[in-house]
Amino acid sequence: MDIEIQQLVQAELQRQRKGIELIASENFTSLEVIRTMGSCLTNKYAEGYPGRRYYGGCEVVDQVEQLAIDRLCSLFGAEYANVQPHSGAQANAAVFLAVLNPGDAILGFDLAHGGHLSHGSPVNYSGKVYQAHFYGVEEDSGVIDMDKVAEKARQVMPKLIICGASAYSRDWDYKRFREIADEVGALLLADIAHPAGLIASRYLNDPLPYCHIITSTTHKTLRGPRGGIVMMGKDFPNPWGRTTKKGDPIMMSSVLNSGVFPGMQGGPLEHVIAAKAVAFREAASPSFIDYAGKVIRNAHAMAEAFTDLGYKIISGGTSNHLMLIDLRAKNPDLTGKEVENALIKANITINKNMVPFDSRPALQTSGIRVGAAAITTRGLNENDCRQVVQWIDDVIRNKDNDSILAEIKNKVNQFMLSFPLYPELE
Ligand code: DSN
Repeated sequence: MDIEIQQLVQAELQRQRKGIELIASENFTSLEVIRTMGSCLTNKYAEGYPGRRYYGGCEVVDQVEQLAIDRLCSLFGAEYANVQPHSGAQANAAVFLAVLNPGDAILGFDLAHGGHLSHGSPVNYSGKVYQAHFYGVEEDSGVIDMDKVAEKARQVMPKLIICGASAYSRDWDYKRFREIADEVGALLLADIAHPAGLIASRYLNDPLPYCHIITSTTHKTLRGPRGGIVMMGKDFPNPWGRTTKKGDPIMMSSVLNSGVFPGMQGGPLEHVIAAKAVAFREAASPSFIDYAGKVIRNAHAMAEAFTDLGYKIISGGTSNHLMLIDLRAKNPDLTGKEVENALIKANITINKNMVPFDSRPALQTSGIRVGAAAITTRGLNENDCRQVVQWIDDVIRNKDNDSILAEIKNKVNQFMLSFPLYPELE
């Protein structure tokens, strides 16, 4: 046994058990997902797709991958799915590679307003290879103004419009985005990494009827292993008139599959794909639908509690699992960085986050992002969530008093004992 690594794995398990996890992009998978990832499937090379591999001995992993594809299609009502992307960023990169040429214009949600690095940020490949343009939220409402998105699209004539975010607490008007995409001749991509589990459970708008392509991660609200996916509600012939040698139109499913492999990746991680299949089955269960409803109610309870304590939630509240809090309304001198650091001392984990029109840089920030997906998996209810918000406020008010922070930490640790995490791993 590798004692050094096992001790660190145990230390991380203890950290996860005793703390309050509020990072909006994290969750706790089932033990079955974890065990499936730790299986012998990790040994198998399987470049290609089920039935069309570049290696022998793929008869078992072919069945694993096909099951994952079928379960994902059934979960979202999709006609096409690719379960190979190693991450959400790689799923996006594969789609960009498949449908764009270097230098093409793209239009995404501004990272500084809650968007994602891989949607055209200048520090990411997507902003270096493509000509990136952005829409954002309104300063007064904190909400996207769709007329302004349309105006921007007409100005920059993007080849691809991207909707989806990392820190936006409102639902998306996919129908209107599609009208705008059609008007300017763009393809429409929805990156649903954050709300995927809430969309699968039908609590939020469904992008599949409107967006040409959908990407996601599998480990946030969807509660699976770390990884990415690509889907289409309906397959369609490529819009550039490309044909096969026989003269048939090449379908987008082929274009996207080629974007993932061999375009962006080599061998797929079949152990992770198997764990994705487990998670897709779980996400189709009544208990997951119940879970997703609780996530939304818990997030709502937290947003209300923060507001009652004088904090400003961007857009005035939340319709999903997360909220972005502008700390300046409470105290103009507070930074996200110092709040994140003080909360860590009380074993409460959030992340500092820029707020729209932030006056501070990304490593300081004036905001924090808080999500309810992981604590809901632990079993916290709305009352518990209000208590959590009270502790966050206690920490912020006493951020420089280490003995009070230690007292709060003890209360947090005691409290979390009531919500066992992986008791089988004792
Ligand atoms: N970094 C992830 C998040 O925290 O939202 C998105 O990839």
